[in-house]
Amino acid sequence: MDPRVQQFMAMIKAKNPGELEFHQAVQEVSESLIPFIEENPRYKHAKILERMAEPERTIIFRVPWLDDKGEIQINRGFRIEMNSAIGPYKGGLRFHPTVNLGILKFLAFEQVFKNSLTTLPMGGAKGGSDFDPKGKSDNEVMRFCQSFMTELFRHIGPDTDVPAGDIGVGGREIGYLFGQYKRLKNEFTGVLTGKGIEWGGSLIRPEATGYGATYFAQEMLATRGDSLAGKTVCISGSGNVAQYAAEKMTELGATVVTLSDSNGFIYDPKGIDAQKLRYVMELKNIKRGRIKEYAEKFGVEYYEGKRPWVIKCDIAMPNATQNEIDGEDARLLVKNGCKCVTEGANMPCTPEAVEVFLNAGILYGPGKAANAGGVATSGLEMTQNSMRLPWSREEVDSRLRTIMKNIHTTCVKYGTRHDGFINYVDGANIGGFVKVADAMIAQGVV
Ligand code: NDP
Ligand code: 2IT
Repeated sequence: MDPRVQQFMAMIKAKNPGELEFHQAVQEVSESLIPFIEENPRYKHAKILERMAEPERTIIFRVPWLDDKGEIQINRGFRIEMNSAIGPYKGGLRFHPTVNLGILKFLAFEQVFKNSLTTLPMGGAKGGSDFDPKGKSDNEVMRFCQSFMTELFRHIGPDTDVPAGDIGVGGREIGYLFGQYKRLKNEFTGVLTGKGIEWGGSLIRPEATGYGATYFAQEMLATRGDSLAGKTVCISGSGNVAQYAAEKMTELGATVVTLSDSNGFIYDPKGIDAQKLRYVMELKNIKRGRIKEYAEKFGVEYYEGKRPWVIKCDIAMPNATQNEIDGEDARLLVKNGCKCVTEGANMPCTPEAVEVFLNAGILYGPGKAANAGGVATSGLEMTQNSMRLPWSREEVDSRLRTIMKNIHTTCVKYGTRHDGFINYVDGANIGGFVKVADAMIAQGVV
């Protein structure tokens, strides 16, 4: 490791003990940025990277609620307001039993770079709770969301901090959170994104992350004169990002052969077409069932406790969670002919997996670039809320396409090596950094 990175990471680890995912995210970024900062000493003197690795504000709070049996449950709520140099804090809320401070700090840190890449004026944040929505009734989810917002509301606002969804937080949860915020503040504002279309939401926001990650893959393939047509795609996850990635991939001529959840994956060699995908959406979004039921319904294989990366594919699209592709998975993917990895999830590849992809010279689109379409469309939702005017599907989708294209161009600008290889990791990290860093310098020591 570069000794300058080693020294920086020693400081980060000492200051943030035990926060392994945060260390991982900061290390990956500092490996791109420290050499760049050495060449641009104004960033070094202003200690920009050191400041960016320290949240502007961390909020941790108790979330008590009553379950259906009348028993008191206590969860922990968080909001990490990481950086507001280029706009109000912006980023999702995750409800999952694994949520802790280190995971949310990694997500908030990544969000700062991602939001900068979108070209829209949004700072970075992340929040959530160790609450597990699985197996809870709608009423329990509602009571939890109301209690969560009863504390969070004082810290957020349409010009201060605008949360949205992430794992375990979809349209249902955003609805309950918004309802409680509105009651507490007596204000109807764009304080959350991912809202329902009847109450201030944007068309295409539910689709945006999966669509955007597919558009990003299209852009990457085009640099090699290639396209999605006829490609076999392995997708992990079966939630919001996975569903709409599968939809757009199929629409653009690829065949999606896997989907997964935390119990296992299904392999459908004929492809998960539009009709089968409708079944998945109903299964996951309404019945809240397990992906295993797909295998029973359509008579395909189900692999309990396994991840999809053992299946031969041209494109891998991890759309579930962090560190879901390790070095061994990556080696197998490359050996099986995978040419492109586009990350719908945040940090789904371990550092070893990323190294395997870069050494193999395949197209590797890191999450902060490839999955930025979700938050970008949240930005478009904020714009429509401010104007009090909704845009059509076509208008939002066309803006999303342009934004993904521009993010790709930024990655090419900052990530092209002397031999012509595009390192999208460096491209996204440096491209996302510059705007935030220049804004921080302009705003003084804050
Ligand atoms: P959802 O909650 O809709 O779906 C999550 C999916 O991933 C489910 O299939 C879930 O399975 C699976 N999953 C979650 N945790 C694990 C785990 N620990 N191990 C295995 N599988 C797991 O979330 P999203 O689709 O919104 O989010 C997926 C990823 O995309 C996350 O990394 C998120 O940060 C990222 N992302 C989301 C954006 C958005 O707009 N929603 C924007 C940008 C990135 P199960 O049901 O069994 O838990
Ligand atoms: O990781 C992400 O970018 C998101 N979960 C979306 C955040 C947002 O504010 O739309």
